[in-house]
Amino acid sequence: MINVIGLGYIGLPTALMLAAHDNEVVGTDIKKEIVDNLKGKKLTFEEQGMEELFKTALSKKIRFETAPVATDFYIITTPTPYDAKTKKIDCSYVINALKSVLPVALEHAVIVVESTVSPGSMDNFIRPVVEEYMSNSGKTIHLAHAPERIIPGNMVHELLTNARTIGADDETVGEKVKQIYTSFCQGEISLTDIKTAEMTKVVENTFRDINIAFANELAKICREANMNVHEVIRIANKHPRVNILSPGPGVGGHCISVDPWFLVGEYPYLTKLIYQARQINDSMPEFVLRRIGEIMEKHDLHDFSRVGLYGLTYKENVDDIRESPTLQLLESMKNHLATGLKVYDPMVKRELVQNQYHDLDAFLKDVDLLVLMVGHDEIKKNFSKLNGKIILDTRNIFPLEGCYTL
Ligand code: SAJ
Repeated sequence: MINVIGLGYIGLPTALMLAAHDNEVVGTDIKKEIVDNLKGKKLTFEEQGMEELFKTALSKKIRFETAPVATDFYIITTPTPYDAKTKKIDCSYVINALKSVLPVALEHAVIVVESTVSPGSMDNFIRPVVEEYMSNSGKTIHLAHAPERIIPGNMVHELLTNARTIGADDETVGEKVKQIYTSFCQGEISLTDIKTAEMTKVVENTFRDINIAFANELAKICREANMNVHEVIRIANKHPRVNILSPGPGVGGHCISVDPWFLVGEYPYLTKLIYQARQINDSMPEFVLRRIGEIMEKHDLHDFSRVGLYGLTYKENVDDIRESPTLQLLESMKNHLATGLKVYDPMVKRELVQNQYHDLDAFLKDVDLLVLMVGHDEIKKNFSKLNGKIILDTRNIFPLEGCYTL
């Protein structure tokens, strides 16, 4: 039986996928509300393909609890935030999960940490907790690290098909973990040591952050040169060895905007490029704000309450608002006199910010300048409603001529 600890964005799909592939699974979360919802057959967040996966899992062997259960295989998928000041990782959620698991874990149990951690965290923070427990209890427990790789918006598909990395202290443990993941994962599984697994994960997200930063820097250069950055990138990408990502209003989410800081925090004297990339991506919401100002001036618009931001989530078709560029933009506005911007996002039902709308038509009626911050499918299906609006498209999604770009 497999006990998945932490039923968030990664833990829940993983638990459901394991159950759907005939593993007996217990999903544990300390938040009673999450467990109650799942017990009541209600999903706790929206994600493509999750409803069907949930149904399949429920027809097999899965149950939900607020505490860990006795077994020999655990997967920890709790968050690993970073300290905004020191840029160092905060492993406390993983450690608390570990401490709750150890007393009930069976002899020779394997505990897999899937949460992203900075290189060295397993040895520096996590292993000592296990070792202390082992010396006090006389039990033997094995650690492994199998960082998740799935992309929000396509998690279910990627869980099935992505290649994975498993870091373990020895081959026997590695093979045991591999066997469990092979029950659903069709991708290649690389076995390595724990520290290499930690490093590869952080490197993958840092690679993407740097590539996006390059695109964002190009957007700034092209703005200065009065050129269309998307046209430049489209043509440059025709070269067989060039693949520039897309500029945008900033980099959000809990992964790409966070993981590079783990490297900067650990190796500040060696991470100049990584640090600069983070700075560039973090500067984009302010860049959008400046762009809004320029466009307003051009159209003799003076009232910020006639400006609407479409999209609050960190990217399209997800309901996750963590580190969202729109929220960053609103935060940076606190330092300006301008206020009253209107905001709407079809994926965000709860009241999150001031002047937030919950109906597209009502929102559009109240704005003259529309800033497309997120490319949800909803707006793509409703472009015809934008007739007559001034549009700033930060995502290069608007198909017609005449809109402003970054
Ligand atoms: N973005 C751009 N331009 C692009 C691509 C993305 O501005 O060309 C922005 C997005 O709008 C978003 C942010 O970057 O605000 C991050 O979005 P994303 O779709 O690139 O990635 P995440 O954060 O949703 O998921 C990433 C993935 N990592 C990589 O692609 C290397 C995913 O595979 C990881 O599992 C996930 O991080 C994680 O959990 O670490």
